[in-house]
Amino acid sequence: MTTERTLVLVKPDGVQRGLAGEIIGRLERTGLQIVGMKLMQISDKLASKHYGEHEGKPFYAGLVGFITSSPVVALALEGPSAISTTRKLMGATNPADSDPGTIRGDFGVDMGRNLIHGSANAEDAVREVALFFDDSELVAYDRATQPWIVE
Ligand code: DAT
Ligand code: MG
Repeated sequence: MTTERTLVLVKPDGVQRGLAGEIIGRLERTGLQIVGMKLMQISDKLASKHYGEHEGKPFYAGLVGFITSSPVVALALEGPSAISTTRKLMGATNPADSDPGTIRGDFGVDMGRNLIHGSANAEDAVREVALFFDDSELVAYDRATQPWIVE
């Protein structure tokens, strides 16, 4: 278990449907620590950087159109195995394949409206956190509960 940071986006469908609190709550309750959080409108430029790996794919235009269509909540979460823990709670990319109990499985039915982004691996996480947050927006702080969360 190594301490990691990961980038989470509550996508426009999650914010529009009033599910931001529910989604953030599920992540927060694991014990992962919120070290950055903001409501923001993603620009075309930021979207193309964030989704650069998908450029040229048939769903790319729809993906960028969707993520820029309305505000998102961006979070930087920190903790042991933050990347894989977040991905597990998210569920499979296609909500139709996501298990019950996961965010996508419980709240989604369509691949193009899958509610949440989470960094896929350590390299992406470092890049994506830096893409969405300035250093000054990432807050280091102690939690009194920390010894009850991590041994
Ligand atoms: P994930 O969001 O689980 O990391 P990804 O990085 O492969 O998945 O893709 C990014 C987003 O693009 C995904 O959340 C939904 C969309 N997407 C991926 N594959 C798709 C496909 N085959 N058809 C339509 N949309 C797709
Ligand atoms: Mg991905």
